[in-house]
Amino acid sequence: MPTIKITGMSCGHCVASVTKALNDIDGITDVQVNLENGEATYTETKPVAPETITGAITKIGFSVGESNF
Ligand SMILES: [Cu+2]
Repeated sequence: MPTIKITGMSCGHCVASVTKALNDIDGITDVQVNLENGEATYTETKPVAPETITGAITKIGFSVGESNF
């Protein structure tokens, strides 16, 4: 399962924002965001470019670290 490292999340609102941003990407479903370890996992229903995912997260103010897209 793809796992993204996200830095900058500090509360449930951040988790909700990241979850929505990822779910809104065409081809991504089953998004799970973990605040404690700063990770998000998801399922791809079709190939999604890493830049699309990184862009969606940085656009709302968070940073993406070492990830396994
Ligand atoms: Cu927050």
